[in-house]
Amino acid sequence: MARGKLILIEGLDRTGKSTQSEKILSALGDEAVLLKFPDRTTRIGELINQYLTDSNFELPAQSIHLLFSANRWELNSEIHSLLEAGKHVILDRYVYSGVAYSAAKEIPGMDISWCFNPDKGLLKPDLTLFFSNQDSSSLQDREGFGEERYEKIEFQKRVRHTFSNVFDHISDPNRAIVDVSDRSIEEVFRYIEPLFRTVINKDLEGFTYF
Ligand code: FDM
Ligand code: MG
Repeated sequence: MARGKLILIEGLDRTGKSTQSEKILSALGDEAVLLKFPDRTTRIGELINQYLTDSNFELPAQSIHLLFSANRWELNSEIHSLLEAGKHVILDRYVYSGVAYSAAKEIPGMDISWCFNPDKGLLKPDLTLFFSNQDSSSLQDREGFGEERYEKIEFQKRVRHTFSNVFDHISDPNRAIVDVSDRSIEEVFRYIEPLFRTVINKDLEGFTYF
């Protein structure tokens, strides 16, 4: 049986990642599963959720970084099994968010290379779509924005910049940028559908790893 494909939707906050991930899932039906990182339902995920939602719960930047990575590792073998069973796995955020949000804190010693290290060896997606918009100023208008720890305009601007450095650091020919500015949900989906369908129809053997 052909293995399933690993498709990653990455990007800045509020660019429609979750909406499009759901649309891909509906388009693929029961051939696919959708996983979201952080997965807040595990024990590690509960800690991450507490860190993101409770400003009184402090952790060193290094510790929370390693928890986000540990959260990916705890699902790695499940993702592997799903792919081997022929299921396509759609990920809503993964390694690139992990590196970009932590490195954007600009903590001495916690550079991109340091941040990437604990994720080395994780399954590498067959396709990564990076959702981007022109600027972060419209974020303020989005309902609910500002409730979680990283939802601050200044920080989001640094994350945007850091993502592009992360992409320079981690090479990947199977990565595409999707500019969602001024595009409706349907327009974005029409743009990405041929991209993920092409990857799904490929006959790939073996896996690649970060
Ligand atoms: N985030 C997400 C990280 O800082 N590191 C990670 O490894 C991942 C997967 O967590 F601000 C950040 C990105 C975002 C926050 O993500 C919660 P969602 O997608 O808004 O739940
Ligand atoms: Mg969020």
